[in-house]
Amino acid sequence: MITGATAGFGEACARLFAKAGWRLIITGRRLERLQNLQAELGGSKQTCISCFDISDRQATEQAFAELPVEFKQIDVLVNNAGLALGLEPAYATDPEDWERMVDTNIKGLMRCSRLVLPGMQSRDSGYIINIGSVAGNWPYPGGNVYCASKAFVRQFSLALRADLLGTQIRVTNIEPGNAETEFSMVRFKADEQRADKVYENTVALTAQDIADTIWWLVNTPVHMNVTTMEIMPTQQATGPLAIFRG
Ligand code: NDP
Ligand code: 8X3
Repeated sequence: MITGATAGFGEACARLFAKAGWRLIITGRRLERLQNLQAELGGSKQTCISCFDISDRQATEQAFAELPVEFKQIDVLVNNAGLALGLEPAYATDPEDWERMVDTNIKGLMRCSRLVLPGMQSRDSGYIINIGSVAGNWPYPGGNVYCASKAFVRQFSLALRADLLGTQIRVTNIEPGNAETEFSMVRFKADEQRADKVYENTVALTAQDIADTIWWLVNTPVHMNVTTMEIMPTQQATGPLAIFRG
């Protein structure tokens, strides 16, 4: 299952796994995109559409309950659906944006994990790959709740591993840096000029880079668990701590 397969990392990942013959459940809110992707990836036998809003608990639980029987056993969950909204300082943000980031990046990811874990536990196998972010490690101005939501993903991933010690179930938190997808168009609410600036005069990561990483991870031997993986473009690095001099 790849959550958020209608764009960016999730879509690239779906293409890569389908090419290798994997059966997939692709999720997202945009049904038409899911339908087009399903058609491209070999139709409904190979690819199952599950269209729901991951921030809605009831819709998420219902979507899992309604999976066709041949897709019910989820071996790998790529917890990818997520978003940033806004880049304003905390005192100037739209409180609704904060709610949506928490409901999507934290609660959505947490619920999908909870829904697949019992099956993985009973089969003593499975892999949960969470898409965190460098933002979970390196706070930046305007990152506020987005950064905090990705810090949750990091800590949740580590704590899951603690719970799963003694099982064959693996958990990895991938923490990408600047990557060119629809992410910035979403963050800046379709302000194309502002979104383009994020990728201007630099070489960002691509969705394919992250898909290739996920592919590598699922093909590592079962005795090996990569806990966290922070991946930045070569043209990105952490900055020094800031000092204000009035
Ligand atoms: P995109 O905007 O290109 O893709 C985001 C995906 O998430 C879409 O398929 C979207 O589907 C889905 N999604 C968002 N909200 C919901 C929702 N409420 N319910 C269901 N699906 C939802 O962004 P990316 O591919 O870049 O982002 C993927 C993940 O990677 C996110 O978690 C993001 O935080 C993280 N990330 C991104 C980085 C970047 O620089 N691009 C860097 C580090 C991490 P739909 O709109 O159809 O619902
Ligand atoms: C996305 C990367 O640096 O825009 O998670 O927060 S960043």
